[in-house]
Amino acid sequence: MFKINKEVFIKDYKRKFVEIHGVPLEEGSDIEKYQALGILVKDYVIDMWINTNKRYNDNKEKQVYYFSMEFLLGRLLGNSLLNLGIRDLCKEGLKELNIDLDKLEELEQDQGLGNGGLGRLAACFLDSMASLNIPGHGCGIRYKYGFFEQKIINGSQVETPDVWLRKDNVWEIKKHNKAEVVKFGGEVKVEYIDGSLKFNHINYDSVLATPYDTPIVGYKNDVINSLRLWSAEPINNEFDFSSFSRGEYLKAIEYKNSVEAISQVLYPEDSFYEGKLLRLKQQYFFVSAGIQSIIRHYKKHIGDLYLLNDRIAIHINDTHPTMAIPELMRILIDEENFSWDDAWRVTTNTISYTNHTILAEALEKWEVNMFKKLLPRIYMIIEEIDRRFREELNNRYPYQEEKIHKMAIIEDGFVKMAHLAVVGSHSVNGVAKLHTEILKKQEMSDFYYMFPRKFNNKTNGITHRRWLIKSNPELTKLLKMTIGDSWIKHPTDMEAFKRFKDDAVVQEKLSEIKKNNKERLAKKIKEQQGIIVDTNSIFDVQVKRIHAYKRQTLNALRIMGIYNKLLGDPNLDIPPRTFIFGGKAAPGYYLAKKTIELINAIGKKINNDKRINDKLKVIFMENYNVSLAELIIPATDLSEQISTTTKEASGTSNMKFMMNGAVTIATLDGANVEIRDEVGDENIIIFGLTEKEVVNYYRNGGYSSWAVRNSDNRLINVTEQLVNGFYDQDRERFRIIYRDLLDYNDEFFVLKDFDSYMNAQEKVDELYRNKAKWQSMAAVNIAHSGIFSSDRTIQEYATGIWGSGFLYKNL
Ligand code: 26W
Repeated sequence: MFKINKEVFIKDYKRKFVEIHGVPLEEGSDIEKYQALGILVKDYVIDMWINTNKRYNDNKEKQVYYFSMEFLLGRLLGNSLLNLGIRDLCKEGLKELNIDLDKLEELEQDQGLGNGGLGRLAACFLDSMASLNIPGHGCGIRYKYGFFEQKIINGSQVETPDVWLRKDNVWEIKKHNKAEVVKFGGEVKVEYIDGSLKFNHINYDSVLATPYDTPIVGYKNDVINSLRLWSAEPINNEFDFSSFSRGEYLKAIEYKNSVEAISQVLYPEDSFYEGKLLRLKQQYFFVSAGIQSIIRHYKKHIGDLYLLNDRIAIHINDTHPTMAIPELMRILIDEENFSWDDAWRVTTNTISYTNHTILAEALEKWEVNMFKKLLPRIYMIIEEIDRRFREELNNRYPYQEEKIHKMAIIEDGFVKMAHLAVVGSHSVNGVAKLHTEILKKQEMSDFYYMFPRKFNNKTNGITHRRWLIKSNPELTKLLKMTIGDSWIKHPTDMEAFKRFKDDAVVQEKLSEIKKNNKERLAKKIKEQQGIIVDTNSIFDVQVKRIHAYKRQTLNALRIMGIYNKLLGDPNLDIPPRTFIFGGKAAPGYYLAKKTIELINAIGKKINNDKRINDKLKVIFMENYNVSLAELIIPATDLSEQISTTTKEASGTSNMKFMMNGAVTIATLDGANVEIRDEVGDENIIIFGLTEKEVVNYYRNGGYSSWAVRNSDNRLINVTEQLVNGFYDQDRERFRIIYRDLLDYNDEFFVLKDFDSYMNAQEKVDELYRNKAKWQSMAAVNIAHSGIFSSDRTIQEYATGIWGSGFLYKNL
């Protein structure tokens, strides 16, 4: 394990500071101090990084490559120090220099190259792979602008660009000599040479893909894996502009801009697919660069490409990197002279695929004409995959035209990426039990019946190193004091904490820790919005992307309902609550943006209403991101997981909250089902329509939101308040929400679940009043959260899909 003592660290740090900034430490600014520390940590890591790679090459260990359009890493300094095992030492050393480590850590910009759950999952997986000594690396895009920053102005979301590279990124290393060329456009010439077909791609445009590598530090095991992000550059970056004529000069600049556009910006859409050419370019760009570099490395260190799938595994995070399949086929066939059948065997055995959503509007399908023009050779290969697959379908289901149409890869002028991903990989997994069942029995049932053995479940997880040890140090200390620290390497050992669920001293300690974390958050709320919140109130939190299916609207209507009740009876005896929201809406998603406006309008009214004696406060936290999550989650009493059953594939914040001792109110959706199974019905509050009921409504109809509303006075009141000027003089402002719920028949059953949600919330009040009961529930939730560590998830991927890793080898 990496070893260093405090004195050496202090000396190194002072030296590094002077070396980088050229001024004495005492004269440096905080941001300079942060930078020096980051660069020093990277220095510490470099030798281990080289050694890890050398070991991987020497031992020819199976390498996993996790391809993802998104990696939502957040900040790296604190977690790298923690995983190196030197955070405490550095903290003390810096203290001697009068520097506060926590403060320096907060100066780091979040690396926000992801939208939400899918991108954060990829980041948790990198942490777990490194920590479990599994040779696994990320491959993605180095976006110049990450996920936009959200400002709330007059209660509405305003987007500003996330210029995360404004200051140097101390973690990355640019590898000029590892650049790859990616080809777009042109045509394919087919020739018949020596008895076989040769495919010659000509007249294409080349783009240079330059990798930036970031070290991923394993937990106290000397393993450093890599995250490789590709940046798009013109092939000849050194333009000699003076030699161009005027026309050529402008053309040259246009070309440079069009190339750089590829890695310019992360699409701020999640769960909604748009079919934009630039996004298709992005996908092929990083997939092609990634596969080429893997093959180059493989040929140098291993050699026999026919054994590729014994030595490497490539995982595709949703369908966004599906072109890994035809790209690998292309290289094997066109460049390595494989036969189709050999290339297909190697490719399908190398690639595995995770599905993250069943929302129809999120499924990628690219227009054939656009695809063909941008990627002529890749399109040809997909056509051939489709032709062979149809042949197989014809043999299996003769004359069943409709079924074949439904399952084909190219159909109705579109390339269907999910179909290509299923056909071209050896494993297809969902991200929670219920989600996988829905894939098998409904969304992908035709494929499941054809390839039953491909389908499997891998319930998501979260890294307990970031989401507990780093973000909740006091709770970590309590766990260590009560049950030791074996759970750090074996998270399910946290179950031992259950013994203390009714222990008065531990309960007292738990509530004190929660209170302190709430104070921390309250301070931030005060700073951000000037609002003072009561840390004795229930911190009732819903933080996640704003989306109709996640039902922030249900939460909002509930708050409106309670407020009405309080106005009717100001002495109503209910525990005070602070409702906290956070989350971004896709810039083009009008309804989601209106939902943010509604929450802010409710807050404005309620927070200023003296009649209700500060019993309720509504806070919308601006710019929800990984770092803010690390502050909010440990301070939460009640975790809101209220999506329409069947719609949330898994959810991962639900796991983070329980691990930090929040009690969950939830529908039986996604991983909430497994959380319920773990903690038992008495330690979670479940409400809402069941899967069967939802499926039945969707299939057979029979739901009338007007009828539901008209039978419930509370609903009549709250829906009317959306449009009668109660929350905004402009009666049209929330009309779209009203109409969505009533005129469009409430696609996500918000009104239907309202009553059951209100009752469940009353149960929360009752449980919260009984302090001992509440703390005991919190303790049980913590104790059962170990299974939701991404270490468990990654072990399942490694043994069940990738065939990689030496589990527990280092323990
Ligand atoms: C093409 C546009 C687009 C972009 C991203 C469509 C769909 C996506 C993702 C699949 C959306 C996503 O992040 N899904 C979430 O994945 C998490 C990790 O598995 C799950 O926990 C969430 O339930 C799921 O919504």
